[in-house]
Amino acid sequence: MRVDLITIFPEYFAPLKLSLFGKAQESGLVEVEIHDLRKFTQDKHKTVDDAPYGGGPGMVMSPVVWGEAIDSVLKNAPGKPLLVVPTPSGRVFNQEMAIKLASFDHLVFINGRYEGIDSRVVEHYQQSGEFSEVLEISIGDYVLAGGEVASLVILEATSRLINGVLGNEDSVSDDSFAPGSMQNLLEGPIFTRPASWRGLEVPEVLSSGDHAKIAQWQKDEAIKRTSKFRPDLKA
Ligand code: 6GU
Repeated sequence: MRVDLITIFPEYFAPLKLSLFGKAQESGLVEVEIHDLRKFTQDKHKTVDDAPYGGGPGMVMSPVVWGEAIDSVLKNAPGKPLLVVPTPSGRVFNQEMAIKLASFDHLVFINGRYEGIDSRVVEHYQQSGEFSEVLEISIGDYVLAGGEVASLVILEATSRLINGVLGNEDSVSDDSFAPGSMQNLLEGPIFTRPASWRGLEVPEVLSSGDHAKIAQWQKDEAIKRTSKFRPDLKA
């Protein structure tokens, strides 16, 4: 998979060099390019924003600058990428969307700051046909200062689903939220040695060797945890 990220803060993406995603880049499974939006400005002050039409607080990012930056990424794209637009006004990200994103060969993330990007940018690339799809994605009901952290979240959830990135392919199908695993239940508690730690014991059933009984216990615990924290998930 190829990933292009456009941002005014390229340093925000330093964590992509680490851990699974770093290894996926070294092994060639993922190829990442980070583009500095300010390189596509025309003026001496490298301006990327302007006052909002209609008034109100804050600044809006210029469609002119974004258009130049996105066209430049498209110029080097072999096919039709997916355009990801992180925004608190988008569709809320979930595991199903991560699975969909992982099926694309090329993702382009445009990271807005301030009050956001002029809405004609999304409209234009929805109409131009240069992207296979344009997805406006929120990572939850709270407001971040910009799209960069959201892009990292979306990328981490997506890249670990690419074959070969995770290492242990079993852990994907066992995930909380993974379709067809524990059907929308949160994962229950997990333990390792020692059997006794600070007066807390590992539940005896887990050392019983009775695999059916263990599976039933794990499912019961998952149901308990789901009712407590995510009653909305109860099927
Ligand atoms: Cl994707 N961006 C910003 N700025 N805030 C958010 C968000 C995205 N998702 C939730 N809050």
